[in-house]
Amino acid sequence: MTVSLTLRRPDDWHVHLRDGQMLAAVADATARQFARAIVMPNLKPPVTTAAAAAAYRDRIRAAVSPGLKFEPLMTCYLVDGIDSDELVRGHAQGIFTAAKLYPAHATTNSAHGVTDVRHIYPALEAMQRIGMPLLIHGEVTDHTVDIFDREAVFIERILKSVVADFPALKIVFEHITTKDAVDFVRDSGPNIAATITPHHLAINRNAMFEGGMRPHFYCLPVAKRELHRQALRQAATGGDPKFFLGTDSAPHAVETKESDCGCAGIYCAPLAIESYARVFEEEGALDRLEGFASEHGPRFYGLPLNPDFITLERVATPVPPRIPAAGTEIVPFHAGEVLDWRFVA
Ligand code: OTD
Ligand code: ZN
Ligand code: ZN
Repeated sequence: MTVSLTLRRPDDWHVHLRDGQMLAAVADATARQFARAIVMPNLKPPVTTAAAAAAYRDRIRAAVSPGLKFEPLMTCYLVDGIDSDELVRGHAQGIFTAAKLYPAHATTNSAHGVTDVRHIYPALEAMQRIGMPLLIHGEVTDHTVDIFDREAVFIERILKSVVADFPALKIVFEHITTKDAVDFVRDSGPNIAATITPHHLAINRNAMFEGGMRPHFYCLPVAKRELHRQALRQAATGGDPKFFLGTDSAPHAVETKESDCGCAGIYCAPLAIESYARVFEEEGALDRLEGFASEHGPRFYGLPLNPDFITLERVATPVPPRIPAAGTEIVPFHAGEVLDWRFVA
């Protein structure tokens, strides 16, 4: 008899859906499993106005196959000196769910990001007032700081002062990768939460160097030591409502990953819930997957839980080595592996 698992339909609280042909290729992978997703604004050019976000939302809706019910939740890319009225208006119109802080040059397409957090203080003031969440890519960009330390140093140098200056601001510390971040979020007030990706639960930094350079395990923030992965697994599977699902699925064409300057990003959307299910099963916490995947996120964002349910079956599920997309191919996370769970509907 096949063992199955039924969960309230989950949401993805952090995803890169891209644009154009790539959007057309990847949209269904997210929309199949997730009812809603927080869509990252790091397009070229970045999404910095409500009009641009509304147009992007239309393109996403058009890219999703008819029959899939999916709600893209849009974010504003914060830039130095951004007009807080634009944020407030976009939020009031139901276009912006949240705004995203990229420190300039911290990750893919972040060149227009914030050079000093004080340059967005008026925006943070307004967001605190209206209850609009701030999503943070939490890494310093100081090249004298070791790349593996950039998240921990960000907490000390920047995040602590933002939290002190805006004590009621809702903050999601995105795609956390360290025990330092887990501890910080746990010890903060209820307005501070974090998303955790499938890949940071599954791999440590060794994966990038296993028998040679492995560009498909390279993403930002970069995977850390095993002790950090263990802390993330405890946080995700421990039932604490401050931690919830955010895949950070970030597709790149294979030739741009396998290059002399390979792009950062892991495409984990196609088997996202299966990947999380493996972690929760390994930790003996399958009964807590639903909270992490489907309840903690909406509660933090103040949105209703999804009314429908999904089913996973415990059957061997081979992951394709490559997925055709946009005239080329993408190597998905877990390529060539066999996962134990399969999303059915
Ligand atoms: N990290 N790649 C990308 C974004 C994320 O920092 C992130 O959220 C991307 O390609 O957009 C990545 O490695
Ligand atoms: Zn990021
Ligand atoms: Zn991301």
